[in-house]
Amino acid sequence: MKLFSFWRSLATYRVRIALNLKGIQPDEVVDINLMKGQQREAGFHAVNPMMAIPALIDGEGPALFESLAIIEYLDEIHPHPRLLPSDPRGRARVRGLAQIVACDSHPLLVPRVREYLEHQLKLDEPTRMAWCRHWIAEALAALETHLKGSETGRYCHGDAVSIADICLVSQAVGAKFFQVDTAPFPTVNRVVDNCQAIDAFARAHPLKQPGAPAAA
Ligand SMILES: N[C@@H](CCC(=O)N[C@@H](CS)C(=O)NCC(=O)O)C(=O)O
Repeated sequence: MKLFSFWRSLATYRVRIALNLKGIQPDEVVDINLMKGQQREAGFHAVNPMMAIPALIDGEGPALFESLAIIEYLDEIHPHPRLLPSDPRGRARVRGLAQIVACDSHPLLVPRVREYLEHQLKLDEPTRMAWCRHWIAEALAALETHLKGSETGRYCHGDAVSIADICLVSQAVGAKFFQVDTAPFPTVNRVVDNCQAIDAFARAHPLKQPGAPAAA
């Protein structure tokens, strides 16, 4: 198994958490340095035409792509522990929470979007930061409202870790990277703290990966 990764990538962080929870160690981790634009090099374009990480080659390939699709694949081939509830409503809720992060918020912050804001739309640094912080906080506000409900337990959905928790933690770490105050989101913070206490989450943290600085 080969994982295409970069320490700072929040989408790869999500896959790393899932791999750790499942006790899967990739045979090879290939660094795609997003700060050097290596995602746009021909070699990687052939792996993932979207020029984004993560990508995962399991066996013969071709590469799997999109963090949520990869995590669900891992959940299907290594069912323990299950990362989705057994009931359809529960699965829909968990997938919905996960998609608020992975589909509605995080895509607005990725390098290709920030570079477009800078080079094509000529937005200055404070304006670009305001953009990122706005979309992070919007998602956190929606997540906080959802998580205040009775279906939330120790984790996003009851007391079992799910794909929603994986995404929530990546959102919280992204908030920290972009200096978004999470104090208005106490339920989010409580669930994130519970997750971060789990070794599989802690080991996957971006700042614990090779090449990461001491602080971001
Ligand atoms: N929706 C994708 C997002 C993938 C993505 O955009 N990854 C970022 C890093 S977190 C990336 O590689 N971006 C490259 C770029 O924007 O140029 C997923 O969840 O896997």
